Amino acid sequence: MTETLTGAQITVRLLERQGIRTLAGIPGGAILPIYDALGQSSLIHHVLARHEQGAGFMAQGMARVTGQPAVCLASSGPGATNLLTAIADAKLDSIPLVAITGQVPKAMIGTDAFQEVDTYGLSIPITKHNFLVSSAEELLEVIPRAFEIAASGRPGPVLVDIPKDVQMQAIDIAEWPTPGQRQSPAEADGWALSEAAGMINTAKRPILYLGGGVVHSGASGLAIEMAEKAGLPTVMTLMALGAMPVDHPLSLGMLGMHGARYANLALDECDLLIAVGARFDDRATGKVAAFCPQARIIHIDIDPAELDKIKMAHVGITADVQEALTRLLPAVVANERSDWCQRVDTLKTEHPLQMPDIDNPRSHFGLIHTVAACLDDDAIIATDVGQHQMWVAQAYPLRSPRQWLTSGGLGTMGFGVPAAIGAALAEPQRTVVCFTGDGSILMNIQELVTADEENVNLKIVLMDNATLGLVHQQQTLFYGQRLFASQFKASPDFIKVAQGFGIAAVDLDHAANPCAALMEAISRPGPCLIHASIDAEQKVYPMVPPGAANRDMIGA
Ligand SMILES: Cc1ncc(C[n+]2csc(CCOP(=O)(O)OP(=O)(O)O)c2C)c(N)n1
Repeated sequence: MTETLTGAQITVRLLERQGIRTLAGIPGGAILPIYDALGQSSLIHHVLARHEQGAGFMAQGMARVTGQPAVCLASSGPGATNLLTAIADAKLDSIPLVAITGQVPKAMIGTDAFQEVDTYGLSIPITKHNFLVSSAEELLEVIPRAFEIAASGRPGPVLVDIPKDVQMQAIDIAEWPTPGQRQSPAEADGWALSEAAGMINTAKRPILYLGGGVVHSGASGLAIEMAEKAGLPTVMTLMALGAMPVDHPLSLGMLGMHGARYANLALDECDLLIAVGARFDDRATGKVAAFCPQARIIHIDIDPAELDKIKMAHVGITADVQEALTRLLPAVVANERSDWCQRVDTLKTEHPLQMPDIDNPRSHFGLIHTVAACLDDDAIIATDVGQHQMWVAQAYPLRSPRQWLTSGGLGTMGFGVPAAIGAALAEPQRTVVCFTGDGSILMNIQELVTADEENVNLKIVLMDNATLGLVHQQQTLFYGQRLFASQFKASPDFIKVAQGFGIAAVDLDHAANPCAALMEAISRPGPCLIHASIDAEQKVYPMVPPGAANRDMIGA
């Protein structure tokens, strides 16, 4: 049956057909036709963010926990520019996002019309792909294709810019396109896989190095299976945390700048590095020339551009990690590799990750530890960016993939709260905890009212050191203790701020029994802010100084 629909109605129908049930955004003149059509949808729940960056991170939160592309909406001009940080963040962490923006009518493009910016041009370097749609017919091809591109291969953000006249153009539709789906990648090269298996089978001191790609491809179970079969001590990047439970006997936790010293020292001794869905990021490798100096390298990644980009691989395999590991597993010989595993255990004993004062809930590690004790493995853990992020990465017992939401590549302060709201919207039956800092939370504080409006099950743990802690740390250690612009002279009363936004709030500083107060706050449904003061002199240790080799970590 032929229907006559406008571009806006077509867009909404295509989103419904993609299975989108929740999206976040803010309306404005240039996207009002789409909002008008969205208001008629009985399937899609629209979350009204209070800043477009918040909407972008909410969509990211949904995409990070589900693995499916999520959608954010913004109007032209300032609406679109406000989205850009969240889009760039998604690009660096390979998160599938479809950002839809309104644009001024086609005839006005290039005239400096009201709220006109070149969204297409601005987004080129920070998207996987982008579209400026020129007709309502084109939407039938572009929207499914945007989802397909966002989800296929290495996931990433796609922007669709739709001029207002295209949204209002009515056309006849006889047939709907199939929703855009993730396309299966090309198969891994069999010869390279057997070379890799041979290298693993003959290695004496191999290490498995897992990156975010393992989580994205749903291959965490396979990675653990391979580690167990071949006796592979395993390190994870910040993005891969949760892929292998941190308390698994083969886990060395996080590598790199703030990883455990034993993890970096083991990498220094390894003779084979099996990099899977990882990109040799500088926070992971430290000084690249000194990274795994004795090792041959197998590198498996879905994005061929990552192979040999930072480190030359002896065997490079372009493949979906899940497919590659599935085929590699039977060719890998079972081997406990007890000598090497014992050596790694010795490194663990000799260079443990120090977590001072962990039994004191008023200390930074103690607070994280106590929060973890209030939760089970079903909890979703988000962070903002700073010292608190690294302490949580070091100390929280992450045990499952997609449990951990953090801005790794871009390191965007302000990520935490809206991403956690998105996660809570996508998985309403789970508890979401966002660890944040007093600097970061202010960068998207307005979304507290969205959390209230949506009544999400979100607990925000604010680790308040009255400083931009990570900056303070760098100035203390590397800039002759010249503290400048890193200490706040005025701080808001966060309890009143949260209450003003309609959120319950607890101040652990004044709790007679902080453990009981935490448990109470975490188990109460709905959003809550938990405030705790943290000593500003605390450092994230150990640490690889900028430009240094990972073996030359400083601090505890
Ligand atoms: C948007 C943005 N601006 C600036 C920075 C640089 N930066 C990194 S960490 C940090 C301080 C974070 O302070 P806070 O959120 O209070 O966390 P803390 O380090 O104190 O735990 C800054 C300014 C950043 N990462 N993101």
